[in-house]
Amino acid sequence: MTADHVLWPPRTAARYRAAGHWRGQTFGALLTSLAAAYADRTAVVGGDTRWTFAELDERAHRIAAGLLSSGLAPGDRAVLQLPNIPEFLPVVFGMWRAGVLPVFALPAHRRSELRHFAAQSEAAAVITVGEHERHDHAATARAVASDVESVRRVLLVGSDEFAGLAATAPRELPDPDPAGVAFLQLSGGSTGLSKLIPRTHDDYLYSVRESVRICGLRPDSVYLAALPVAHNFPLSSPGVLGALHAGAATVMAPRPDADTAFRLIEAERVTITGVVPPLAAAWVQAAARTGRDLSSLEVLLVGGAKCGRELAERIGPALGCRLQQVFGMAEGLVCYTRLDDPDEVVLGTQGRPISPDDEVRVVDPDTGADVAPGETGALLTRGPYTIRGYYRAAEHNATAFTADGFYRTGDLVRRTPAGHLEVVGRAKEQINRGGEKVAAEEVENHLMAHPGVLDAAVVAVPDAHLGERTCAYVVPVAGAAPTGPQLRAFVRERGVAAFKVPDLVQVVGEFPVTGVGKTSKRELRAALAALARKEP
Ligand code: OOB
Repeated sequence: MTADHVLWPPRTAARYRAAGHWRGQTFGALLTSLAAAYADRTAVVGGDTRWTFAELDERAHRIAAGLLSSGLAPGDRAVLQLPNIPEFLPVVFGMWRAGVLPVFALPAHRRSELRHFAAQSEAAAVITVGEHERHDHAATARAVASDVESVRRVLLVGSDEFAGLAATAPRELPDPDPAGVAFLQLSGGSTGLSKLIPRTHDDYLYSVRESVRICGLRPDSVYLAALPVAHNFPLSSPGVLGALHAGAATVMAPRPDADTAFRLIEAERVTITGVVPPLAAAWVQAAARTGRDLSSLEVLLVGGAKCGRELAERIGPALGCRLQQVFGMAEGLVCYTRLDDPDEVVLGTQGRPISPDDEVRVVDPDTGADVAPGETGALLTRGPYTIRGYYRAAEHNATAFTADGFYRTGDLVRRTPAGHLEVVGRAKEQINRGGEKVAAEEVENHLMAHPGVLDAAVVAVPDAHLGERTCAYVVPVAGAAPTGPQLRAFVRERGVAAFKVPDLVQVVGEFPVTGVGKTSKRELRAALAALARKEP
């Protein structure tokens, strides 16, 4: 344990090593061995770019050297915000080789979120692109640099300056500690802002290696990165890292819509990809009228949010592939249905954990006692690739983890006799907007910064397309009358990802109070949610 990270107790770590889960390999060393084994095979494709494993390896070496000569040092953190472009891979592996820890932001994140990631990690740099999808990322990155004192550099992939950095002569660098933290992922958040998730080379590579096996990736597989690659699902379940690990090619999709994805599936003979349920539904619909040849597609992973039975049943017939459900979290635990599971399991559950050493408990949320087999309860987990604590968050860790190191996922699940998990709900104050996670409290805080808002409660409302959308209930201060459009614009202008701007705003005179007249925010939200369900 250090002040920043809570890692596994030494005896537990020794057990994971002895079991062969943790192998003492870093990401940089992995790429070196992949480049030796698959030198001339295609590693990544995107736009007009097509790099072999040898080219990717060479670029990552140069970027590592370039980052270190540009003033970054091993152990530094850098907020990384890149869209799905081939450069993502050499930049990330370059950072890993240099020992610079990426903080994986999503392209949708804006100033207030990036500022928080940079401040929380005391990042030395922000690495992003100039403009992308009509957003000036360079300007946002510079604003973050002016907000956060630790940020010394803004590096723009695609700029002349970056091309110069990426042309630095490669040099021999010391391999970082494989048991050390390699990068920081973001939590979906429930209490306020996203927490940073420290993942080590050892633990993450174990989950990647096993995902490759479970998802059947081979050197002749082709993985389509449809979702934003910095997210844990397309990054490692099995994702672009799984594809690389298998010696397979990755195709970077600039956008996940059916037209773009189907064009790439046909052109590159894509065999496997992963999507969130609303996207799966859109692809199923589009498949009926597409002229594209999707016959190469073997496996569609669906996860990030619950894939309902009806949708699950339509995927195989519509897309001519096998459905694989995945229930994972950036904090660690990943469950998959297996490719040879019976249909009943594939269509009706979210799978079972990757590892025999993933420990799963289903408990009564109030008492913490294990529920009877087959009953619904809160999911707790610990294991060889599940964190023991968020980065620099001692106070939050005290409640997010049990004393003996189980992570409280906030998910409500049921475990079948065979050990498959069915996700049935959520106990955390989070809205799952088609796989994009919105922390109620974060949005409430933005709303409450408005001078006309006295109180705010953000709840999920069921939505046919996204599964859930956000509804903000707002009580105005006396004499003020903020409107829905004004409040939505206000939240957007505070610099947050578009998916966090409330879909619906209801201005109400007061929040309903509970029977005893006590204002419990928790009960308030439940009452509002019930109200919202009744209203169309
Ligand atoms: C993935 O990771 P995160 O960190 O964005 O979100 C994790 C949360 C889970 O705790 C759960 O609430 C929800 O997302 N979730 C699902 C689900 N997959 C994730 N809820 C119901 N059914 C599913 N299949 O979302 C993530 C990370 C790795 C692989 C896949 C997804």
